[in-house]
Amino acid sequence: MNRAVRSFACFYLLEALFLDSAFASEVKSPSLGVDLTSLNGKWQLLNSNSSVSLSAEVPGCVHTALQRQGFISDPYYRFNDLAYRWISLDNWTYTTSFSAPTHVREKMKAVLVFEGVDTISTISLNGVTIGKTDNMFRRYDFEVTGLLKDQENILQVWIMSAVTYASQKSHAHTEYRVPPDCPPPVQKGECHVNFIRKAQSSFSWDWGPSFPTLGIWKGVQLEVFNTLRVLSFTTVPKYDSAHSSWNVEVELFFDVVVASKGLVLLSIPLLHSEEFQLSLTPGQSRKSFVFQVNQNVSLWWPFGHGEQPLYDLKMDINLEGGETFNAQRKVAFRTVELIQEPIPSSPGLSFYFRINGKPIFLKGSNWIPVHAFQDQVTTDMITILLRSAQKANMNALRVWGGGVYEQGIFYSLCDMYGIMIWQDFMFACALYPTEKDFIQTVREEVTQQVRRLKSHPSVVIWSGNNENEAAIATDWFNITVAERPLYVKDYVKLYVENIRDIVLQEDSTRPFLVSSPTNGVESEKEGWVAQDPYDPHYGDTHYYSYYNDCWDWTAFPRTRFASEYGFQSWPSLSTLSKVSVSSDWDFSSNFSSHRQHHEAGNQQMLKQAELHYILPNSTDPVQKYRDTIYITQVMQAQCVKIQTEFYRRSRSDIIEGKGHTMGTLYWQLNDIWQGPSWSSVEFGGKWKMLHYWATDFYAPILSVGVEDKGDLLMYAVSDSHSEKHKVKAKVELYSWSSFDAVCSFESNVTTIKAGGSTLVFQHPISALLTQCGNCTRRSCIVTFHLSSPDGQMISPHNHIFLSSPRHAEGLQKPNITFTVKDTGIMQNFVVTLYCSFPAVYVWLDVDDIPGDFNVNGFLMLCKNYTVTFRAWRPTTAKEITANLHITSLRDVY
Ligand code: BMA
Repeated sequence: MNRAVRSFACFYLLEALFLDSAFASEVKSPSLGVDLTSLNGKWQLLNSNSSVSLSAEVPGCVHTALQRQGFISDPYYRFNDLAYRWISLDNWTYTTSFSAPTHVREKMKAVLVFEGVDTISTISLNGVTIGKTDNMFRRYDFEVTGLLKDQENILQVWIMSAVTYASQKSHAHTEYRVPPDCPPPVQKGECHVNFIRKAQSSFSWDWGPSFPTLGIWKGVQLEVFNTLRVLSFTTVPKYDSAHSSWNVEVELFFDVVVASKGLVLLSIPLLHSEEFQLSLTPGQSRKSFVFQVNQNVSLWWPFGHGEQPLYDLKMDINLEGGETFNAQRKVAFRTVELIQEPIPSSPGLSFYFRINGKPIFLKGSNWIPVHAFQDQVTTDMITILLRSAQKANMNALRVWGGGVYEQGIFYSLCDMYGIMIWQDFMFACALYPTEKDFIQTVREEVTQQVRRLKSHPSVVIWSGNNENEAAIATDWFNITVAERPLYVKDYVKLYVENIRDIVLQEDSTRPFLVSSPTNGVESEKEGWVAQDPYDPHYGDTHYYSYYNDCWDWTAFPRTRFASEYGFQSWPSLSTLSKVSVSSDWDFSSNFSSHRQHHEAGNQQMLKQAELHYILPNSTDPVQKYRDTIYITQVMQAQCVKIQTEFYRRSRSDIIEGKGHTMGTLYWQLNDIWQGPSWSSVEFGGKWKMLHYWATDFYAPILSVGVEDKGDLLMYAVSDSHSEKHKVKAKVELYSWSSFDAVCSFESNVTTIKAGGSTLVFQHPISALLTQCGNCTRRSCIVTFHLSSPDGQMISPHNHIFLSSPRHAEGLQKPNITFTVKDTGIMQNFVVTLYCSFPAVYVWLDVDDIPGDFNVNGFLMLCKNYTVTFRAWRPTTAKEITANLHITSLRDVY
C-alpha cells in the first residue's frame, strides 16, 4: 500500500463507524435463499509464459497483486506507468481450488457468480469451460450444477489483455472505422478503448494514467439452492397525484428451480404493511408488487433543502413448503422531473430539475474514478470525497461516463447526505461499434445497472453518454458529410433504440437524457444529434476556454445548465512528493510534462495565471516549485469562482434571450492519481484552494459582485424556496496598504427573491473611488456581504478586485506568523495568524496531516486572524506547527 492510500484510508474513522450494517448489506448483494461459499481471498496468478507466478487477492487486479507481492513498486511512482505497460499487454490466469461437500453438491442448482471480471475472460471449472466474460460492468452467473466434486474443484479465470482484445476487435471491424483510434500522444495511452466494455479512462485520459487493468475486481461466490433464489430486490416510490399518496413499486427477480407458492409480506414499520400472493414457475421471473402508503411520509430532499429521511422497507417471503427469505432496503420518498418548457422572452426551452415539485439549482461537480485500481478503493476514500462535497455545500455530483458505475456504498452515502446523482452510462468521447455482440452485452449491462441503482433516491437522472452527441455534431473525428448518416444511425441505435429503450422499461421514475451536453428534447427533434448540442438555449453545456481571460464573465455562455467547465491546477507538493524525487520538482522537468496529460496544460495554467498575477520567482528551486503549484491553485479557484458566480446569478436573468441557469457541476471533484487536473480535491483527499472556495460560492445565500459597464453590481442569490429574505448589502473598500476600511457603503433594505437572484446594489465605480478619497482601482479592493436589517451576516464575505492583483499598488510582503493551539475538542486546532500588512490568497498547507481548515485561501485585512483546523486523525499542535506552510500572493515574488 503506498503512503497516499494509507493516509486516505485512516480518515474519517468516526464516519466509517457510523455506516450501519443496513448500508453494509447493500454493498455486497449475494442472492437470497442460497447456501453461499465465498471464493474471495487468495488465488494463484500466472502470466502467459508462466514466468511470473504469485498469489493474488480476489477481489483484486494483476497490478495490485504484483505490487503487494513486491514484483513491482508503486505504479503511480514517477514514470512507472510506462515501465509497467507490459503487465497490461500480457494475458493472466487466476486459479483457485475449493471443496464442495455433499450438502453443497446435493442442492438442485449450483451457480458460480462473478460480480465483476475485468474484462475479457474464459472461465473453466475442473477443465470444463463454463463461460466467458466481455464486460466489466456486468455480473455473470454461470450454472455449474453437476460439475462439482467433493474436493479440489479447480476454478480458472483466463484473462486476455484488454489492449490486445480492443485492437483485435477494432481490426476486425473492417467496414468502416469507429474513431478515435488512439488517445492523443500526450496521454501516453492505449488504443481502441471504445471496442471494449471497460472503464474508458483505463486506457488513459487527459487527467489520468494508462493502466488497462486485468483482474477479478468484484467478489466471486458459489451459490447453491433447492427451490429458488432472489436475484434482486428493488424498491421505487411513485407519487400518485390523483390520490395524493405514495406507492412503492417493489420488484423481485427470481431464479426458480421448483414451482412455488407463498406470501410476500412488505412492511415499512410505523407506516404500512401489506401481504401479497406469490406464485412462481421454474425459470427466471420478475414479480412486481405495488405497496400503497396511505399515510403522510416525510419527503427526501437534496442537501440544503431539507432532511433526508430513509425508511426501512422489510420484505419477508414465506413459501408454502416452509422456506423463508427476508431482506431490507432503504426507501425514500421524493419525485424528480426535468423541466424543458418554453420560457417567456427566451427562445429555446428551460432545463431544470424539480424535486418534490420545487425547482432546485444543482450545485456540485463531476466525479471520476477514485483510483486506477478499483479494488483499492475503500469505503473511507468514498466517504471522504462525499463528505468533502457536502461540506462544500454541494448537492449534486455527476458520475461521469468515462469511468465506472460506482460501488453500492457510494449511492447509499449520497442517499444519506442528500447528494443528487446525475448518472451517466459508461460511454465517453468516442463513437462506438454496434455489432450484435456489442449491443447485446451493453443491453445486459444497462439492465443490470438500472436494477442495481434505481432504488437509490440520490439518483435523479440517467444519461446515455459523455459528449458523444457533440463529437458527431461538431465533427471531432473528421467524418465526411457522406459518412455522417451512418454514424448518426449507429448513435441512435446504441443510445436511443437500446439504452434509452431499456431504461424507460426498467425505470419510469426518472428522466433520461441521451447525452451530455445535449439540447434535450430539441436534440430529439433534430434526430438525436442536434446541430449544436452546446446551444445555451437548450439543455446542458460543457464549456472550456483556457486562454481567454477567465475574469471576463461576458465570455461565458449564459447556459441553462453548466454540467462541465473548469481549469487545471497542480496538487500540493506533499501529494506529489509521494511519487516524485526532488529533481522532479521543477515545472520544466520531465516529470512535470510526463504527468501532464492535457496538451499544453502546463503552459495554459501559467498563461492564465500570468494575466492577473506575477509568477513566482524564488531563487530556491523547491520554493519556486511550491509557489508555482500555489499560483496554479489560486488561478483555478479564482476562475471557477467567477464562472460559478456568473451562473448562479444568472438563474433569474434572461439577457438577450439567454439565462435561467439552473445548475453548475464544475469539472472535476476528485483525482485518480497525483497529477495536474481540473480537480478540487487531490488524490489522497487533500483539498485544493478551489474546494475551500466552493464552500463559499455554493453557499445557500450568496452575494456576488461584478463589474458591468463601469458599474459595480451586487447580486443576492438565494436557494430558499419560500423565505423572501430582507437584506442589505454592506460594501467596504480597503486599501492594500492599511488595515482600516477606507470607506463603506450600505444598500437600502431589499427583499430578495426566493429561489432567485436579485440586484441589491449598483454604483458607478468611478463614483465609488472618488467618494473613497485615496482609492484607485489598483490601490483598493472591494469587500462585501449581505446582512439582515438588524445586522446579522447572512452570506459569506466576498470580494472583488478592481484591477489585477499583479498591478496592486501598496501590496507588501505581509510577514505572516502564527501560533497553533489544541482546543481539546474533536481534533480541532486553532491557528492564529498575525501579519504586518494586508494579505491576499492566504493559504495554509499542513502537508501530510489530513484535515480541513474552516477557511483557506482567504483575504486577510486585519492584523490577527483565527482559523480552525479539523484534523481527520489524531495529531498535536506541535506536529501542525512543524508542518504548517503559509503563503500569500505577495510572498511568491
Ligand atoms: C470533458 C470531460 C472529460 C475531460 C474534461 C477535461 O470533455 O468530459 O472528458 O476530462 O472535459 O478536458
